[in-house]
Amino acid sequence: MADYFDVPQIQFEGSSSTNPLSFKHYNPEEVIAGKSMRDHLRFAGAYWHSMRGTGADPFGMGTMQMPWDDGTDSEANALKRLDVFFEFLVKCQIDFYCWHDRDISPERDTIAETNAVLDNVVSRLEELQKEHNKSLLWGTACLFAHPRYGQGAATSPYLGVYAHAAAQVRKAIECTHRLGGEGYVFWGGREGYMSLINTNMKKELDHLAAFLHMAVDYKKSIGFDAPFYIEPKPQEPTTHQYDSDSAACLNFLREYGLMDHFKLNIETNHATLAGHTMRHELRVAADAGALGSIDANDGTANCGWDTDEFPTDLYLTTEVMLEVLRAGGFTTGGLNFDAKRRRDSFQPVDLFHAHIAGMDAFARGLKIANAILEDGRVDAFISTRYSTWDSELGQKVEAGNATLEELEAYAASNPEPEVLSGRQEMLENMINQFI
Ligand code: XLS
Ligand code: NI
Ligand code: NI
Repeated sequence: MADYFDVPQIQFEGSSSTNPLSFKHYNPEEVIAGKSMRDHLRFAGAYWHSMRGTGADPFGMGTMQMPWDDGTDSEANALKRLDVFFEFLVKCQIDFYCWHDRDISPERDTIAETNAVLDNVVSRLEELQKEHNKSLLWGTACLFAHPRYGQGAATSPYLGVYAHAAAQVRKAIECTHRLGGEGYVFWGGREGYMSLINTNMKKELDHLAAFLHMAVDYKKSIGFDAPFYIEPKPQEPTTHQYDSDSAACLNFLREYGLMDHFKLNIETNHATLAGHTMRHELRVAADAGALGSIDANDGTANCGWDTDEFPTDLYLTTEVMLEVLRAGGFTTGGLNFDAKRRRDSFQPVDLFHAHIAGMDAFARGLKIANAILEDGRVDAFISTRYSTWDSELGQKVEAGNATLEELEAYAASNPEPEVLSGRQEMLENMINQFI
């Protein structure tokens, strides 16, 4: 393997190590609740941030040092970046990765030319995956960068644009399938509106649903049986995005008969932009049987932008892992670091520091969440809180067999119901005991 990073493979050294280039808590083979950490957490590297993120912001140019990259959109440069990325995955002990089609491979003048380069890139990825025993967590199409998609892709007012998006998605699904991808993501970065003044919302939503139905048909026709995921985000880049949060996505999927084919890919910073906690978004998805995968990052709560920071907050990772463990763990999904280093962390080695920080934070989150569940006090409190529903009448209501008259008779013939304390602060302190 080439040597683009002057970094050894990162090893678990335990919590007393002072070596910043080591894992303090992520010990891939350590077994927690019958499963290795590696299988619980299923970490993935995001190609777009790691290899294509320049650190540019609206006020200044890129800062990231990428000595391997010649800055051109040549096929040779695209292929070279793959080697760099796989060296990073191997050295950081990350088992999965995710891509956008246009980040791994450049767009050319015609669809045929673009696809030809993409095929070569995918062939090389196939080799690298085999050689280094890495897997594709999911692929996706970039339907938001090219100017043609400025007013939407599957929700564009223009049929010609819609057709381009269809061509791109068809090819991206084919490539994901070729690479044994365990999922495929739809993130509607321009699927929404800037203003309702010029928008036919009903038509756009109908078109989006038709688009996704065609994607489902295509997936079946090629025998790709991994799940599709929708990734909610309320705004940025558009003023309002149709996939605004978990609840809006689930409503859309149900309305258009797509629930059987889709799960959700939940991202922390998108949850907070939607005015929710990550935990809320995960719970809504999990309760609908639609918790698919996670884009692991964090934001600055008071800032209102999708800053995609690396997740290092132990309360956050604990809550995320509590929701994941309670939902039975990941199947096809995982923790994709859809996160970028701050533009001040511009050296190649910072890519390692950032991922190590995220991986250790999630390893701790996993251990803490598991300890809370094994301890059982929080869960016991919750079941006691709802225990009146275990009665005959409670069961009847839950089964949908009770009447208002029956409940009225029950209320009339019993003393004023006892309402107990919710004990929120006591429980919060109980959680702190484990952190
Ligand atoms: C952007 C999204 C994007 C998706 C993949 O905010 O998070 O990166 O994860 O298209
Ligand atoms: Ni994302
Ligand atoms: Ni994001």
